[in-house]
Amino acid sequence: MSAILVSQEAGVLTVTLNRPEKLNAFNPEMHRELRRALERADDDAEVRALLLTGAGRAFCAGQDLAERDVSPGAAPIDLSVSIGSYYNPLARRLRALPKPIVCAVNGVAAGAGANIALACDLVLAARSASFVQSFSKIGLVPDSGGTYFLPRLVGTARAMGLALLGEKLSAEDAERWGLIWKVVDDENLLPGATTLARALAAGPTKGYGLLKKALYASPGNSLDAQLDLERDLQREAGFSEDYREGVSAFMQKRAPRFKGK
Ligand code: LHQ
Repeated sequence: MSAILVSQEAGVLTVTLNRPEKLNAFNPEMHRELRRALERADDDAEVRALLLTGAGRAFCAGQDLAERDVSPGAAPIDLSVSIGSYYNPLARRLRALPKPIVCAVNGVAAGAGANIALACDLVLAARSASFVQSFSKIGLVPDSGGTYFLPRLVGTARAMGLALLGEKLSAEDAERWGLIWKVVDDENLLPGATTLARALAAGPTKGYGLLKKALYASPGNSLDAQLDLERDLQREAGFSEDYREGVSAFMQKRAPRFKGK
């Protein structure tokens, strides 16, 4: 059985984490398959949006803790190896993908599983889902971008509470706190996320890629640098076919037909 399921329809590449009996915890196989799927999403011009979700009752429980022997007497494990080989490249790849990523959090998202969801562009969560920075419960530091995303999304006070206490945050609180885009009723999660991803896949893909770049560069930039970046990216967007189409469609009072170019 594959560690992920991949399907493509209407411009959307849907990737489902598929180790439901392990709450979709990451193992090396899942990381490798996910990397290939993200490369495909990047390379294939037919793919204009990505939808990430999980099979079964969880979204992802983070690293599969059963993969490592940490019993007394076992050799110490250098965790920076798996962070450097798998988790950091995954967070970077999600952020850098020049196409929109919708994450449908169908159940608990814990540890790296929570932070990989936060690396996506639009996070929808089922009402029964939750987010847990479980790292501190096992003596670790939030990884996969957690210490970057959390304070920026919810402020340092709430980020610190989540990281230190490792308690479950309900999907409704996550929405109220601004950690995610929206909560939806459980039965509407996948239909809603699919509709959203398809709408994005029919949009001006190039412009979306550029706006991701602008927004994600913002926290590290001064206003001056950000204004310069906006100018440069707008220049690029203005040369796109979709910009011409968008303006023509507006003037002609019709729906635009974007090609993603
Ligand atoms: C699991 C796991 C799991 C294995 C549930 N592994 N079996 C990066 C680099 C290198 C090293 C370390 O880490 C990282 C990044 C990380 O992600 S560190 C954080 C790792 N994840 C966690 O610490 C989360 C551990 N899991 C939990 O806290 C709970 O299971 C959650 C909150 C996810 C769900 O709670 P419940 O809904 O109450 O389910 P449960 O606890 O009963 O779990 C169900 C089963 O899944 C159970 O197995 P069993 O055989 O008893 O049915 C768990 O042992 C197993 N499971 N997470 N990460």
